[in-house]
This record gives sequence, structure tokens and C-alpha cells, in this order.
Amino acid sequence: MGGFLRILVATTLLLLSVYSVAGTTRSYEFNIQLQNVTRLCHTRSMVTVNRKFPGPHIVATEGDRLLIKVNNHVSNNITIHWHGIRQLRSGWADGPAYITQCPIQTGQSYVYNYTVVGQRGTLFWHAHISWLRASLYGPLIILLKLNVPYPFSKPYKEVPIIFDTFKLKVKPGKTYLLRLINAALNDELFFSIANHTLTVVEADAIYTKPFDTETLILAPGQTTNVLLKSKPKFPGANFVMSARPYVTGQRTFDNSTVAGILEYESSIHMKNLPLFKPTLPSLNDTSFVTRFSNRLRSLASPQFPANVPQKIDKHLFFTVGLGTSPCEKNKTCQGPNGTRFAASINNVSFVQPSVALLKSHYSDQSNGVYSPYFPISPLHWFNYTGTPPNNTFVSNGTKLMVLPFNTSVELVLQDTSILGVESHPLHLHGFNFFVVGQGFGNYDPNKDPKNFNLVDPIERNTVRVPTGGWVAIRFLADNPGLLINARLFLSVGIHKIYYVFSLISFTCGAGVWFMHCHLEVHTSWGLKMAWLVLDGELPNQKLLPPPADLPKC
Ligand SMILES: [Cu+2]
Repeated sequence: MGGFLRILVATTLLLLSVYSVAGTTRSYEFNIQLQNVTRLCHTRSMVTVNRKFPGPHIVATEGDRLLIKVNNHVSNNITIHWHGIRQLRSGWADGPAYITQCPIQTGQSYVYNYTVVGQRGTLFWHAHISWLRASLYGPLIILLKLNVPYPFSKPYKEVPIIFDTFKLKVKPGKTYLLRLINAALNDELFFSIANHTLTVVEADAIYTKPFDTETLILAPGQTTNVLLKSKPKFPGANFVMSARPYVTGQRTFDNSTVAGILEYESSIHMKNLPLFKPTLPSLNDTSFVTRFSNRLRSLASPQFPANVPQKIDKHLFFTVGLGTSPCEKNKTCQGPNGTRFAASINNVSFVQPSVALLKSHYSDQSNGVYSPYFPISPLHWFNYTGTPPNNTFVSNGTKLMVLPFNTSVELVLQDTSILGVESHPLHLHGFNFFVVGQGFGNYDPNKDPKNFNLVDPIERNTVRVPTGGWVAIRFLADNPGLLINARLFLSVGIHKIYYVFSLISFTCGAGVWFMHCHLEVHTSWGLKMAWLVLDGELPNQKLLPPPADLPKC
């Protein structure tokens, strides 16, 4: 499988005792190097971090500042994205190539510098340039602050697992926290452990109302924490843990099942134990996926509230889906009738610029780099999920949706049937959003909002646009800045505040936040766009100046 569903089981207690209450600075060094990796009897040379595949774990406590120095020793250009990290005012560290930074070129280095604010749980990091995240990824685990308990029973132990080769060994009568990350390039995955029920407690580093399930579904870019309660007594059997794809489109896919083994520790050594296998949903079981998605709810407790925007400033409607482009002269193209496959949002297929958007905006040199007029809805209505239009050509452009600071946004993402309906896991950088509603067919603005959940919708950074359907999300565009870490702000002191003020008068800060399908094949066809969120009035609502070592294009 293109990437592995990685499972880590964590004991946080040991690690927690190391940290002080105030945020610590934690430094890491990522050396990008080629390494021969053998998987399923094939050895190939891959681009890795520190010659490890998957890459090293990043572990931080909420409130910590991370300094991750990336040294590029390979011939490819490199960037790293910290998937799900909000990057409050630190957009320069977000990572998507040509959006927030130019790539780190061969022989160059860049220090990603950001503070983890108001987030805890399981996320991951991955390369964010061409298809390099195939081998450049690893877990990013945010531990709770000292003396802050989980809102669920305390887990017992930590065992990191590489899924396709690993045995998870457990003791009877204990609770384990499994941190699941779908780092696959192009596959949504079902996951199940034979004869065991899993309790979902977190999604995309946000606590959920706990619920039990035999099977999970995870889109690429999604993470989930589950509790696994081992059997009270030694069961005299082993259990298979399986993952295999959920497939909706017509494209080719890897339908292999990846399996690991759950074993119970026992004082007596026993051979030839029976092996139980889980029953996974069929490859196209959309009704399971829908039921599962509908069960996901934010915890919405006083300590971890769901701050769903109730009043909306901007209603947006984006179609997402496939399309075609004319084939270049003297080339062979794989699309229908000799065309080239394309993908778009509101029929705009994103054209990657040759300079970084954030820097071009910040230095007031955006003329000719991008247009600030991303359409708020499709230019022409059509029956989005019905018979597709005859003309399937997309338009091309580097267009941004501009939002004033603190705009509350409701965005409906509508799948289209052009070249076939398909589910698209859309990932938004810089924000979490609330999934207030979803359905099949065409979104109806008169009927559907009546059923929106504005009380405890799931909050996350990646959501599946259902195959042949729509999903509605809400978020508050409060980043580049957010008055959340007043302590940090005060400790900066009056001189620095003045310094920030004086800089702002010469530059125009903002956040540029990428939004794209997390199926790499669709992203490469242009299913992506970017938001430009303008600075607020207050000093702590503004993007910080670019770091001195920010790579140049
Ligand atoms: Cu997609």
C-alpha cells in the first residue's frame, strides 16, 4: 500500500513528567537523505528523514515551541508540512511549496519555528511538494500539559507499531490508546481488529464524544485516537488487525489488505493458537462510511467547547471534482478522448506559481502572481450530481479567496459527477472547521441548513466530500493572529510590540492557507486553492515577519 496506516500506542505519563508547566522549546534535526528500504521483498532507494522510514516521531506538549531544522541532502526540492497544526501567526512554517515558502533546495536548510497552541492529540508531518510524502512522513504527537487529565479513562501503555510488520503485544484487562494516522497517498482505509471493539475518543487532535465501533474509516490526512480494551483474561487466540481501501471512483487502486497481529502476553508459551480475522466492509460500502461519519461528534464540554460560528459573514459554495484539459501537442494523454485528466474547485484548476504566495503578498509584489478573485460559487449552474455537461474542460488559474480578519465562513463543498462521482478528502491548512452537515445529491440551500448541527459537530482539518454528495463546514478566519496566548504576548515586552508595529507599516501581512484534496492524484491534477486571510487591527492579529532563513525560489 502507498503508505501505511500507522498505529502507535502511547503512554503519556512517562513523557509528561519530563516537561514543565510553561512551554519548553524542543529542537529536532531532519536530515533529508536517500536510503535503501526493503518492503515486501523489494528494495528501493527512497528519500527519507534521518534514513528512517517512516520518519522520526515529533513529540511536544501543548504550549511548546518547536524548532525543526531541515537540511536537504538530496537532489529533490523539499518542504515539510505539519498537518493539522494551526500555525497561529507563524504561516511561514506551514510548509506547502510555493504557497507559504519556496522549497528548500539541495544543500540548503530551513528551520520550521512554531508554537503549539490550544491543540493536543495525534497529528502527523509530511513532505508537501510533488509526491514526496510517499516516503517523507511521521507522527506528530501533542501531549497534554502536566496535571491535565484525558477526558476518558487513563490508558496503560505505549507500543509504537509499523503496521504491516508489527505485532501488538497486550496484557489482559488493560486499556491501550492507539494513535491511527492515515498517511497513504491515495487510499481511504477501513481498519478493524478481530473480536475487539474500539472506542473512538479523538479525531484530528480534537476530542470526540466517545463511541464504540468494530470498524473505522480514515481518509488520507485524517488521524484518530481509539481506546482498545484488551480481553479480561488470556483469550488463547491471536487477532488480525486489518486495513484496506474504501473505493468510490473509477480509478485504479491498490486493493491489497494490510495486516498486523494482536497478541496477548501469557506466562505459558503456547504455539499454534487460533487466528481470528476481522470482517471489513466491502470496498465500496458508502453506507457504512456515512453512518460512521454521522456518529462523530465533538466532546463539546465546558473544558473543550465546540465554538461553532453561529452568525455567518460569508456563505460560499464550491464544486469539487474532476474534469479535462486539452492534451499538449506531441504528447499522449490518459484522459477521455485523448484529453488530459484535470481536477478543479469551482471549475478553477489551480496553477502552481513559481514564487511563494505568502511572500509575494507580504512584500507587496503580488501583481501577476495571483488573482484575488476566486469565485464564491460556480459561474454556471448545472445538475452537479446528475448528467454531466458536454463540456468537461476546466479553466486554469492561481486564484485566492480573500477574507478580512475574523470573517465567519460557511462553505458547502459539492462533489460533481464529471468523469464520475468520487469522495474527496478536503484538507484545510491553518484552521480547524466544524462539519455542520452533509448529504447526497445536490445541496439544497432552502432545505438542508435546517438540519445543520450547530451544537456539537465534529471539528477537524480534513473532511470527506461524500461521493455524489456535499458537506457543509464552518470556520472563523482568525489566523494570522488570535488572542489566545496572552501570556506569550505579554512576555514579549513593549519593545518587540513596537517593532512589530513598525514593520507592519511597511508590509501587508496575512495568512495564505492552502486547501486541497488529500488524494495526491487529484491534488496533482489541480484540485486545490488558497485563502488569503488579512491581518487584524491588533498587533497580535498580524503575521510575524518572515524568518531570515526563509528559502528563496
Ligand atoms: Cu479528490
